[in-house]
Amino acid sequence: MNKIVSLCAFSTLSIIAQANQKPNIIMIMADDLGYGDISCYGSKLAKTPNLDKLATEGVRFTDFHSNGPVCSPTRAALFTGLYQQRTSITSVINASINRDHGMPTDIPTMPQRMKEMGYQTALFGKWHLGIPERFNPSNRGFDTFKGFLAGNIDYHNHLDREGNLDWYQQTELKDEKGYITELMTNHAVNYIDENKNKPFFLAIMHGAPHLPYQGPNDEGLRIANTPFNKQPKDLKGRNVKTIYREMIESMDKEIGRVVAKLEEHKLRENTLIVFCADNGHTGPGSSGGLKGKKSSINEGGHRVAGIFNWPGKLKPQVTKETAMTMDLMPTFLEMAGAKSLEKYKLDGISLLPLLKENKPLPKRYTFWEYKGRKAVRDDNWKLIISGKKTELYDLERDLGEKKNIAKQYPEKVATLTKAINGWYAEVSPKTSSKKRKKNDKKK
Ligand SMILES: [Ca+2]
Repeated sequence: MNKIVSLCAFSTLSIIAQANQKPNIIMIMADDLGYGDISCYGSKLAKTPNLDKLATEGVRFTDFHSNGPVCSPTRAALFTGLYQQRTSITSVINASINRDHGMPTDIPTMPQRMKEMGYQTALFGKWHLGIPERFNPSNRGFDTFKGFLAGNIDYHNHLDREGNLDWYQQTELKDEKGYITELMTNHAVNYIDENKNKPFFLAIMHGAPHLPYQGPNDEGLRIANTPFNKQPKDLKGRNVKTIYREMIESMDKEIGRVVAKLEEHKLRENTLIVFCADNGHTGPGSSGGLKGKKSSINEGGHRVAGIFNWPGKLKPQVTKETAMTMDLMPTFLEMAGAKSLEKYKLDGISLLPLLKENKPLPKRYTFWEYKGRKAVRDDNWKLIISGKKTELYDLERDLGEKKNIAKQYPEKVATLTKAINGWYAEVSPKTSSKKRKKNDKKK
């Protein structure tokens, strides 16, 4: 009898402990996934039932944006909650050209802040914020890291574009066998098994569907110690579109494994899952009818999928609110129990009131900048400045950015031009690095 009573007491305690435990956060990012590349966003090519289910049973954004139109800038914004211009990561870190570059180590990262809030942190998959050891994820706030540091690797033999092995376990170059989409998921589900009793922040950073285009059943493509221009470009005899579909469907299947693992441990109701992409499509991908693709500051370059799922906590809805990658850090910090976000001095805002209570986000401008082209959003209005050319679009009526109406609305153009210039003067890498040096001296 005593044994039964103590067993009951134990299981009640464990339920109470779980209810009181801070929510887990799983951040899943796809790489170069177009706005129209998964079925809940209209893809006719790939079937993505697991993502569709997360979207239908959660909050699906139709106006979610990557901070940058290419990889590294968006990741810098994700992990700092800042406009990436402040971190000096305004273009991609390239495995052959600027290998020594990385995100400045004096800027606090999201995982560092999550650790302060009592979380354990892990990243599996792509980093792309610096190759030298001081920039390694395990030196930038992640307790656990297994994955790759450069922009892309061969999915099977794990060579970067220069033919160097790029698969790390913490700071050690140590290869493992496997198709990376599956391999990083193996690590993620094992991580959940091992860490289910303490709150965790888990980043699953897919390589898919970034090139090289390789499906789960293909073979390695890249050749060791061979420069990018001499690497084979594709798998002979296979249709690239078919491979692209396989890559997305493999990612979806692997996301399903993560969800199943959470269900197995009864963690679904205490776990937020977020899915988004780091920029628009390339190659055989689809923008879903938007203008432009990766590297463009037209919508196709940065409007991406944004799915938030937290059963019992988030009411299923499709939202038209405008949000960006840099909003995730304040959202997660608030979830983790941060009383005030002001002290962190972030550019992003918490999406939690919108997600949990359907409260509209505060009115704000949102900005993009890449290689001298700048854009600003103000509700339905979007202004783009590129050299001497100014474009104004009403996205409510013209999501495809086809009709430049700048001449018809000179006052709007003047207001938004002033906003862009003011913003850039504040965040530009030059201003920001000066400010950081000044702060260093004060310390
Ligand atoms: Ca990318």
